[in-house]
Amino acid sequence: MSRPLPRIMGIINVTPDSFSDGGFFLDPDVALRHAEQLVADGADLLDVGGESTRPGAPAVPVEDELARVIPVIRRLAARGRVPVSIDTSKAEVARQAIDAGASLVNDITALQGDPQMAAVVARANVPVVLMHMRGTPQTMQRRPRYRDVVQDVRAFLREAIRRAERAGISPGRILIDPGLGFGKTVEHNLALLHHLDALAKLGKPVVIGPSRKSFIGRVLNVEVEERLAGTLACVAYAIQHGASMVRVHDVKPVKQLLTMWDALEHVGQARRQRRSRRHRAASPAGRAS
Ligand code: HH2
Repeated sequence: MSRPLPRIMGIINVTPDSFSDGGFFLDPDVALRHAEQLVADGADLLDVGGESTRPGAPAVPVEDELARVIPVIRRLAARGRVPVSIDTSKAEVARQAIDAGASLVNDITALQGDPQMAAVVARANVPVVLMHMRGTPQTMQRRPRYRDVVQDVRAFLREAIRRAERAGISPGRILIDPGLGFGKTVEHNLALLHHLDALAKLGKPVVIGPSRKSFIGRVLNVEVEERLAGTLACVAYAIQHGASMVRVHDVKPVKQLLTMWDALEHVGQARRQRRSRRHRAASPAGRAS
């Protein structure tokens, strides 16, 4: 049996300071045009965020975050082309985003950033992405250390799943994410991608967000605008090792990558089926029937 094609979560940063596209989509009309393009390019859902989480980014007051994301979410949801996700760790932003039509919460703090967040998600009965992060965006890149990064992130996510389920969030509505770039060195990020299967074994869909991140820049020695090939390599590797959803800026090339990957998977599957039919027909039991 082949796996379902991984989903593409297109990124809409309604922020002045995101690390790769800060200030591009702060105007709601521009954000909406960009969203239309991402849907045309193949996005399965759109992740709208109003607060940058790049290392050292300043915290954004709740009113400012609401003013950025709610008008965009309301108009996107009214168009109803694809589901909309809200990228926030504030319960009030999540609550108002859901009222405006968002149908998934992407929380980089795995419900730990705001004590009300779990209740908001549970009450609305929407899916939630629980992401691993060490510290906060302000502190996370200060010498991140782990005993064993894969085991430590796995244990964190297992506990986050337990917490979410205890808070009344339906087990079928939980997704997990190792949080590439969030309190990790280059080696930590590479190890997490290499051992992604260990996270997939937790039994929840795995989301992965490598898009344009600095560990790619460090491996390839390239600036942010030259990280597409590195991002595509990470996406290909991740889906081969169990990722169910990829969060990316460059939807069109990722859609092409997934379509090609799917074609290759199907050829392999069809050949295996033909071989096992031939094998059955050639065996004594097969000939007798
Ligand atoms: N990465 C970013 C933001 N949100 N959410 C999940 N689940 N996984 C991620 O890896 C992830 C995330 C950072 O990327 P971006 O939104 O492009 O940058 P910024 O936070 O500067 O807006």
